[in-house]
Amino acid sequence: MKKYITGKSWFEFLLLLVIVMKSAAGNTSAQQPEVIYDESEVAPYTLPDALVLDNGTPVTDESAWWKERRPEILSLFETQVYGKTPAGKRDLRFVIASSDSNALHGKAIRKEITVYFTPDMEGPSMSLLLYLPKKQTAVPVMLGLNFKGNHTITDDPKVAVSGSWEAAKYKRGEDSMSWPVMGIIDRGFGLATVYYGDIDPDFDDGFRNGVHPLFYERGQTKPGTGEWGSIGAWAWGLSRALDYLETDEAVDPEKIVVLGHSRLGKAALWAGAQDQRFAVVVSNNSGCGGAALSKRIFGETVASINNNFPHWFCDRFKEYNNNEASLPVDQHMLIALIAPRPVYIASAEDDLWADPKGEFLGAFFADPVFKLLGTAGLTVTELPPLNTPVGKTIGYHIRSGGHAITRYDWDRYMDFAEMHFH
Ligand code: GTR
Repeated sequence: MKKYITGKSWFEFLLLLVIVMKSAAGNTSAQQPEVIYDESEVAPYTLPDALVLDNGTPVTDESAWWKERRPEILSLFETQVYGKTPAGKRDLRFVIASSDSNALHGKAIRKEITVYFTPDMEGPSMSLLLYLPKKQTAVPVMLGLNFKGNHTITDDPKVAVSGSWEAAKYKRGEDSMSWPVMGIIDRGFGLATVYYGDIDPDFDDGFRNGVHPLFYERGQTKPGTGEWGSIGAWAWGLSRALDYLETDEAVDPEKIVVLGHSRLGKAALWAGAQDQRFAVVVSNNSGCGGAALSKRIFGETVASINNNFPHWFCDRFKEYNNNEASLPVDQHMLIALIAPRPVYIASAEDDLWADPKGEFLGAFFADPVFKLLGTAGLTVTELPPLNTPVGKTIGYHIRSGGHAITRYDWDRYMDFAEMHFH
């Protein structure tokens, strides 16, 4: 005989459902602790010392840094955090897709360069948009990836719209507030940018699109547990942009500043750490997995970043979800890998998700390495007041306002680069 749910049992059934749903919700919050935004709730933590080898031996001279500790730290970031970037030089092809010596009201040269990653010019490619101040040689260049397509950084109607991923859905010039192109040219810098979706679209597709498949061994369908994720791929793309810039006669290849905002700031730091040709590295509000210390567990955590963006880091990084204490590195060591080259870390007051204080401490705990290598380093020991840039070889500021890259930020980065280039 069939059983029917009576009016009363319907009520009981619904009640039961509510209880089950509530307890499921309770469980979720038990697994995902509340986000910490209050300094008084930060539990004590221990950071690995950038100047002590894994076997406990202190690093006291430059040679031990270069020969032992630096390779050790680099390898930890490769195997535990971002994943290893495939080795080997690519046989790239650069095709000038467009060129205009009268761009930006006659002030600049604009070029679009298609960078093919294979000699047969099949498969993925990226379009590098380059503006250079006219009548200038040995131009220093600010290089960074953009979020929405090259056509969104400027109103310039001649910039092509990328066919990759989501670029076509964004309006021309819609991100121009983040890219003061004319201000950059007026200060004598060039600007180079690439749409990050050209290198690897930013969603978890099991690494079927983007550049990862170019490197698969026979039968391989996705990167191994210790191989690169999307941040690794974006960082690799920055180095390929630099490969082109080295060939451009107007550019000074020794004055390339690699910079990025947020997830692209994480990529800029990782690019600068791996590729020592970058002269200056800039991280704008890069937060968790960027300049901010993971072990503080303030704002975004390793578990939340891995759950929301499972494709950004290597698979092994997930072993540190809710387990930051066992990480053999923290992000100060990523900044240390850039030493003795200048690096600028910037935070924003209201950007608590990115942990401004944790970003400052990333710089602070990297400082001993910069000092060991004979530079002036950070020069301060406390978080500076708002809108007050500090530091020499490590620059830092915390700007008022929220998560963004603004004209104020760009001006500080160009001040910093000028100070080091002149
Ligand atoms: C957030 C992410 C951050 C940051 C940011 C961004 O959703 O949690 O780590 O990278 O995106 O890229 O704007």
